[in-house]
Amino acid sequence: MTAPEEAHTSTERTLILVKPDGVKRGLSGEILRRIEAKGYTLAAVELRTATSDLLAQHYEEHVGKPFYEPLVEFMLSGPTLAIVAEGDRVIEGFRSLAGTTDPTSAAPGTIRGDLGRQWPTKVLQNLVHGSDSTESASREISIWFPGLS
Ligand code: IDP
Ligand code: MG
Repeated sequence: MTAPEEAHTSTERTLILVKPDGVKRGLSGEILRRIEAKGYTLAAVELRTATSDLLAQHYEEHVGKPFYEPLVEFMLSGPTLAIVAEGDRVIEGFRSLAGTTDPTSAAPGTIRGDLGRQWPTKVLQNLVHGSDSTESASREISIWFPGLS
């Protein structure tokens, strides 16, 4: 039988990306530090160069939006650090660490709020991606790390 305290926990995995702006600015270590400092564990970390095909799968929900093409161009502009992090409610927890999408208005204390700002481009260069639901997390982890068990 599940102990009452265990009923409230749910160990999850999430896909986190340090986008090309974060890798170029040398913020990979600082972002990994924040993930680990929060108490999440790393299940996979790999520096990857995305492809258009991989990004079309990853950003499936955004295909056709006005920012889609510039987003893909940005994501192809340099290597991305792909991370799978694990822990209790890590999906929600990392979204909270990351802050809201627009780095200019993201709260201080968050990755985007502390380290990001809007650049004069068509796409929000906001340092990180984090899965937004259990369904997205399993879909995105299988796209970036097909061999991960
Ligand atoms: P999220 O990364 O906070 O989940 P999404 O709405 O899923 O935000 O958008 C994916 C990414 O597309 C964002 O992180 C950002 O880089 C970019 N993006 C989203 N909305 C806009 C926009 O209105 N203009 C330009 N870029 C955007
Ligand atoms: Mg999203």
